Amino acid sequence: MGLLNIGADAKAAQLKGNITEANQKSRITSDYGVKQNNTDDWLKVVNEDQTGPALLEDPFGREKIHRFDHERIPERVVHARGAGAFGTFRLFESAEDVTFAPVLTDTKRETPVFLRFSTVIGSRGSPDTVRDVRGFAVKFYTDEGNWDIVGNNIPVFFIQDAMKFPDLIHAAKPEPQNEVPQAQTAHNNFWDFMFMHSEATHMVMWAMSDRAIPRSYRMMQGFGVNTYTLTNAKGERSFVKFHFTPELGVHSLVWDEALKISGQDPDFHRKDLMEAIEAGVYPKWRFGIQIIPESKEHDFDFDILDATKIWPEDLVPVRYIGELELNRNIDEYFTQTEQVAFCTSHLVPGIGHSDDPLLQGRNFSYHDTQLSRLGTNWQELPINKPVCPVMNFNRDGAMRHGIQKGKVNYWPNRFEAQPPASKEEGGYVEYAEKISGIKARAKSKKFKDHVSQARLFLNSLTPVERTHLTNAICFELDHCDEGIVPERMVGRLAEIDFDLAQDVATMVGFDVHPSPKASRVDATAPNLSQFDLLPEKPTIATRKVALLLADGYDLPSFAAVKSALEAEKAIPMVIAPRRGEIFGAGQEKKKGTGLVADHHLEGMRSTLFDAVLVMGGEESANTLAKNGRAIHWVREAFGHLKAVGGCGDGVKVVQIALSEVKDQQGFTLSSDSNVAEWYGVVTMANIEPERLREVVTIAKNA
Ligand code: HDE
Repeated sequence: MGLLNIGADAKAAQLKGNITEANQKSRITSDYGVKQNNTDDWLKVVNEDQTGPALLEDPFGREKIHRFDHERIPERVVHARGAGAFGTFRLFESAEDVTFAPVLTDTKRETPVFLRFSTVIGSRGSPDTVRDVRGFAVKFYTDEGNWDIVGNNIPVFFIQDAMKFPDLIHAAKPEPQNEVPQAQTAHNNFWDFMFMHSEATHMVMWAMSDRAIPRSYRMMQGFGVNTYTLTNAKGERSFVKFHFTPELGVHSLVWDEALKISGQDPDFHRKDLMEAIEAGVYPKWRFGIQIIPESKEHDFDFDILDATKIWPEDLVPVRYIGELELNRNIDEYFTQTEQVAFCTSHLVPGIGHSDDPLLQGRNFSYHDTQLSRLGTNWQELPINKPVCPVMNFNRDGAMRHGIQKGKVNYWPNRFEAQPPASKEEGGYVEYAEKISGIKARAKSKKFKDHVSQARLFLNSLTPVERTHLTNAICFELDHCDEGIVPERMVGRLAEIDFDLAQDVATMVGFDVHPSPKASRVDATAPNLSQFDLLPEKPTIATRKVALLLADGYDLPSFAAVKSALEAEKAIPMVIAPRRGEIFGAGQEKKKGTGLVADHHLEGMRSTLFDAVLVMGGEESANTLAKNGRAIHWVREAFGHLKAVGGCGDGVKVVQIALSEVKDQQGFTLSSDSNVAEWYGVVTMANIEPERLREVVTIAKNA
């Protein structure tokens, strides 16, 4: 077992055989290899004007159109919109006390992975920054076969039994009569379902929290959600939950920003991921496990097989044992990110599933969905192929790629076929779980508590996060125009927290009364608030900083700020009234010597940046102060709680832009080129501190 140890590059090496690049020096051929002499005009019977009817006999014309007509495959019924990348999984601590799976015990190994992020509800072409759960699906190409963790960025789910999934998704997707709205849960059917299924209440809290509008795929957690099992070499079994926690911390957009980016840059997350990898700033997650030994299965107030519950980390700490890094972009979207196929049933020896009823249904669903999306031989597609040898007598079917030589296609046979592998030889042997019972359509009794953990989550949020959550529910319910839907939902909220219910009721226009069923949980739990998950070392690496300037800007302080940002691996971009050359104060306006702005003020928006700094220089500042769009840049960034700063005369622009705002916050950098002096921080209630800290870091290091 594990003797191959094929290493981190194994998948890249395997894919090489499949990757080709159109050789532009070659002549265009048909799919069957014949050189074509015209790919633009269909074969016709033409008259002297060169016009006439097209001939069906043209094989080249037909081939080109046939191929085009069939380019699309069914999009995923959920998680249709996604972005993926390759990477490496490394283990720094063996988990051999709980599993014998080499991928979790061999600390010398590097396992290649493919990770696909996604939104859930929207179609393939929907925007990235909608309010939604995000998929976090990892395929580990291990030496023992593919292991898939098909997870989300939220640790719980809406329902407890897989059989409810079609109802949930029908209710969340656009409504059937008009296919509206796209990629949103702000509609009657979703909230009707949420009320009718109180088991969804905990997940609703998460989905309305800032977790559902991440700043970046690189800045969100991943959770296996379901309860899996691990078995060690002694045959002892434990229950396990899988966690991925980002090195960069967990960060979110604010709602107004998310709404605007949906239109301004629908590919915001997809591009952010690609650009970070391209720049060599590889996103990393710590990989952790929460373990409950089999003997302690019934020791908790909740059922540990209930996917609508977390295992609070103060009760079951996360043990971080490994690291996942994304370090290679895809070569082609369709054949990799679109055709990748994950299955919760893809497990390797030492890792098993549990009786979690959601997981049991998923184990059926994923293979089934790949059959309709990709066809029978989907496992043979390059992205899905394991890196270890595959040998069996499964044969034929549509689109079979591999060619199997030999006289037999059955086992056993007369040609000394090997017997199946024993456990010691690496064979997957199911854990011998003792089961007895009666057939029934039932749920565990402990599955019935639907509000305690919803309240635990709410209790654990900071006031800022709670405000955002309240506002999110108000927004969503405002879009439900059938009164019964918001009214009943407000009643449900009263079961979690009366203050929350009242705040929402006031906004959406209903009365609410205290509920006799109200939860009385007053506990909190660690790491539910994203503020518990800020990085140990604040960083501005890969954060985009807009440097606003115009002709007559102060050259030395601009150069100092820019290089300070670059030294921190931030991405400074120059934004000016026009995209052409901009000249500094006292600089001779000689063509080719000016600074070429990256964008003009109309072409980009503050929403697409993490901080805005207005550069110094009197003439530049005077120009910007009179430019409505420049003033809007500063105001909007400020409204989105971003770090806003001015450098020298640039401070004036910031002051003018924010003159109406009472409690100003932000940074001003001193007027001379000694940008190390910084001052002027006034925080306001909704501040997201990591953003402030980032600019402090810039200034300190300048
Ligand atoms: Fe999925 N889910 N799911 N899901 N899911 C799919 O499989 C399903 C659930 C998740 O990037 C589908 O290949 C059922 C939980 C991700 O390719 C489908 C149930 C979690 C992805 C399917 C669930 C997920 C999917 C559609 C209830 C978090 C995208 C396309 C029992 C742990 C994977 C596909 C990718 C995709 C079924 C619930 C995560 C139809 C029946 C809980 C990240 O098979």
